[in-house]
Amino acid sequence: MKMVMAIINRDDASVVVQQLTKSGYQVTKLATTGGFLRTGNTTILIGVDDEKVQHVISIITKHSNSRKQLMPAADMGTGVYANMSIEVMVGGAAIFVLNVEHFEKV
Ligand code: 2BA
Repeated sequence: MKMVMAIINRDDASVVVQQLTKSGYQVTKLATTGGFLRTGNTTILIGVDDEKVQHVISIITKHSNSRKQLMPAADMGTGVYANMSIEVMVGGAAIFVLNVEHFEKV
């Protein structure tokens, strides 16, 4: 068994969770914050059998879009350029696949 952990854009979260649920996967959704932009994103956890991992990743990939986001240069501590913004490309999704040693529901 694997744990798929995916960090996705908040705006894509509803559709991604809806599509995973519709396909029969159990999903847990967490409200998280990116360390770089310090804005909200969403992390989803899906416990699945090994042979389902690629299908889960394909659903997440299909419904996660990359976006350009602006970050004030001041937030990076660059005083001279404090009034400027830096463009950052975010996502689609950052996906981790972890081995699950043990899983049970009690
Ligand atoms: P943030 O940390 O807010 O990062 C947002 C975007 O800023 C990143 O998009 C990346 O394009 C850029 N970025 C992040 N750190 C940077 C740095 N030190 N220098 C320059 N640019 C930087 P993504 O790579 O698509 O990541 C989106 C979100 O996924 C991240 O939000 C973070 O919450 C999470 N994430 C991505 N990679 C991760 C990792 N290896 N471990 C843990 N979380 C990760």
